[in-house]
Amino acid sequence: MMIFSLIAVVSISSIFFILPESIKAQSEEKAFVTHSGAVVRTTGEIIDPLYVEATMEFDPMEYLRDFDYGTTSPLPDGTTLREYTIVAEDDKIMEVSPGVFYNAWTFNGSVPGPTIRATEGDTVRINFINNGSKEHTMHFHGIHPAEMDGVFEVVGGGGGQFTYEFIAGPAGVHPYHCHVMPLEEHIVHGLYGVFIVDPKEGREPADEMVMVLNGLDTDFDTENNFYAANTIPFYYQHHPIQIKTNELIRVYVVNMVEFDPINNLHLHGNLYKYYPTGTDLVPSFYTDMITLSQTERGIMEFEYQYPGKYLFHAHKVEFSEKGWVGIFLVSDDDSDSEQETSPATKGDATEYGT
Ligand SMILES: [Cu+2]
Repeated sequence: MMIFSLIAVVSISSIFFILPESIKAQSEEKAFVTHSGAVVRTTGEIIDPLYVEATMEFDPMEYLRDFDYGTTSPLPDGTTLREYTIVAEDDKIMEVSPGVFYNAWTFNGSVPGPTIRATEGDTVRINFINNGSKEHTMHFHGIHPAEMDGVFEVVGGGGGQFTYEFIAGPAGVHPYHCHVMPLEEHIVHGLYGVFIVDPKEGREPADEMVMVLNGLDTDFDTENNFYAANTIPFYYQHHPIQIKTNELIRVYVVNMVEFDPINNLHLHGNLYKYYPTGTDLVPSFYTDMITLSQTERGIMEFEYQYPGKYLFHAHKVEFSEKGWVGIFLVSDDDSDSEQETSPATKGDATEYGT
C-alpha cells in the first residue's frame, strides 16, 4: 500500500514537474509599449485583467460590403481621377476575442484597411499620411511605376507623407500592404487591405463582399493563435451573413495569413466558380475548395438554390477551430419584383462602374 502510494506521489509530482514548464511557456506574459507610452502586458491567450479597453472599433459585418470608391473628378483626357486619404497608425488596441487584446497597426483605423475600389484605367491617387511611430509605406500589387511601389520610398512616422499615383490595373482583386522591414512584423500587425479593380465592362450584378483571411499572433511567438475571415475569430459564425436564394454572390477573397504556408476555403452545400486573382472574366475552376498561399487571392461566385444555414471555413481544421469559420444564412427570395429593381451591388451600388 505504501509502495503504491509512493509510486502515485512520484508519478503525480513528475506530471506536476513536467506540466508547469509547458503551461509557463504558453502563458508567459509579454509586454509592448504603445506609441503613447502605455505599457501593455498580455499573454495573448487568457483573459487579461490588466488591460480592458479597446481603442479600435471594427465591425466585420460593415466591413464585408463596404467599398471605398474615393472622391472622383474628371481628368482632361476624359478618364476618372479617384483620390483617397489613408492614414497609418501603430498604437491601436483591438479586442480580437473576449479578453484577448492585440496591438493593431492600422490603415484608416482598422484591420484590414479600407477596400479601395476603382475601375481599370482610372487614375488612383493615394494621399498617404504616416501618423505612426515607425516607418510605413503602402505597397500595391498590380501594375505601376517603380517609384509608386511603396518599397524604397519609406515614409517616416509622426506625420510623414507620400502621394502614390498610378493607373488602376489590371482588373482583378489585389492586396495592398506596408512594405517596411521587418516585413512580417508590419504585415501581421494589420497593415494590409484589399484593392479591387473592376473591369471596364463591369461584372454581372451581384451581392458583393470582401473576405480577408487573416491570422493573429497574439503572444508574439511567430505562430498564429487565432484565425479569421475579416479579423474577428468566429464572427460570421455568431453573426451569419444573410443572403438570398438564386442571387449571385461574389466574394473577393484575399489570404493575408503569415507564418502558416497555406490557407484554404471550403463552402458547404454548393460549389463556386473561381477566378484566380480575378484577372480573367472566365472562371478557371468550379469547385468547393481552394488553397491559397500568402497574398494569393481570387473571386468566388455562387448562388444557393436551397434556403438554410451553410458553413464556410478553412478545411485546415486547426484554423477553423481557432476562428476561421462562418455561416451563410440563405433565405428564400420571395420578392421577385424587388429583385428586378435591385441595384447592381449592395452597399455602394450607385458608385458601381462610375
Ligand atoms: Cu509598416
